[in-house]
Amino acid sequence: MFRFLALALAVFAIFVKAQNNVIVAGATWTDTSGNTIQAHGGGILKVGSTFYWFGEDKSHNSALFKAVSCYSSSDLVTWSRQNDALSPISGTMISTSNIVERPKVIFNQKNQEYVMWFHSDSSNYGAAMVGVATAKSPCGPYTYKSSFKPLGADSRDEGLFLDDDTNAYLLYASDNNQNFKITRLDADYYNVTTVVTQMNGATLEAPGIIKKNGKYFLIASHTSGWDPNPNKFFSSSSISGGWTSEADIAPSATRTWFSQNAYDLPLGSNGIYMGDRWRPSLLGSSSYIWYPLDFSSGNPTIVHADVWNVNVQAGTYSAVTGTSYEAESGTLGGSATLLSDSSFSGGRAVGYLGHGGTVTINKVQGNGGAHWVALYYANGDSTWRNVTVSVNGGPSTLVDQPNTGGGHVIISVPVKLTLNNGANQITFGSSQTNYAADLDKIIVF
Ligand SMILES: [Ca+2]
Repeated sequence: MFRFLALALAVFAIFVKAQNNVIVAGATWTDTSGNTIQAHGGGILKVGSTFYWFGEDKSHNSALFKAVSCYSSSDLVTWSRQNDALSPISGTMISTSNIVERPKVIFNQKNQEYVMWFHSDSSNYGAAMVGVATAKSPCGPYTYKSSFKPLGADSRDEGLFLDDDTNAYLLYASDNNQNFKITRLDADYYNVTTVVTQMNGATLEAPGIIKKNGKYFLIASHTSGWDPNPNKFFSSSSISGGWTSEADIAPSATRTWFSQNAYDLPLGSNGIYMGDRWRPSLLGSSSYIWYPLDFSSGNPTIVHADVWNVNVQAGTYSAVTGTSYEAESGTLGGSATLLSDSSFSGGRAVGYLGHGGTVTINKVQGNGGAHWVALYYANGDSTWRNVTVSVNGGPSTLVDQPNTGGGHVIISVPVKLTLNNGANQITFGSSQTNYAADLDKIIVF
């Protein structure tokens, strides 16, 4: 009996792993303790076969410093929270009334030491400094050294890049966020030495560099506060200049699928774009937008995969294939109205959902278990909407629908639904008084 139970548990564990071993951008990601992952504006450090994810703990829904968290994983999907890497110290630039953002960690071979750099600021972002902290183990805890203005100039959004030759660089928005700079660090990685690249008037922030075949690819957003904008890439055969002019990494209208770059991780011959979907009104529920970064053309392009697998050993990714159902093929109820535009899949979407309007998509095939379902929608407001989702007349799940930047701009948000084996009916917009976004289609995975 015990043996049978052990075997059953093992099989169940494998099943659960198979169900969960996917990356779903925009979903609520939890750690191995079941808590929401708090690692915003983050960065990745690889030590041996272990990945460490450092980021901002925003669980208090405030921009002020709470902690730099540290998570570990062997597969980039299952994350265990470790001790906090950096904690507030009263009376310093890293007190609970200061800003500590975008922590990045690299390893210094010479000193056998981990070095963390972060955006260090006052609560009104007027100080515009970098902070440095060090530790002898990946998660630390780190010992805070100091905060300063690199070469006397502003530094706000920043990233680090460690080159193959052990030269390391600070990437940062400088001079009141107008000029973007790349500056070499000293041999200890404690300070900066010389500016190697300066892009005047570039207004870039949220930078990361990924190197492919000896070529440097700088990925960064422009400046629009917490709101998303079309993130760009620049390439150069030298980190000291000769950068190409900016180009998109995703369709510009989607504003990088409502995200801002945080870190860019190499993956075999490709990479992973790791971004944040900021929600300033509820910062701790800001979500993570990770997508494959395809380099097959020679330049980086985000692969808009709602659900995907990563194999870190092989250095590969694969997008999971789903089944599409057009909203306009569903049954409209109440004030729901068909909308026509060439930007919609099938040329049509369903509008005026919620506030009495519903659409029911019929004959949605399920397997009797949990499915990820991506809702493709447009929300032309300046604020978020939401929509109720009900399966086979059951209780409703509320799904947030961030503004898409235009009434004809489509992005997707995920929801996990349990579907019966065989045909299901999924109803959108019932029992809500507010208007939901216009629904274009759903993809069931
Ligand atoms: Ca459609």
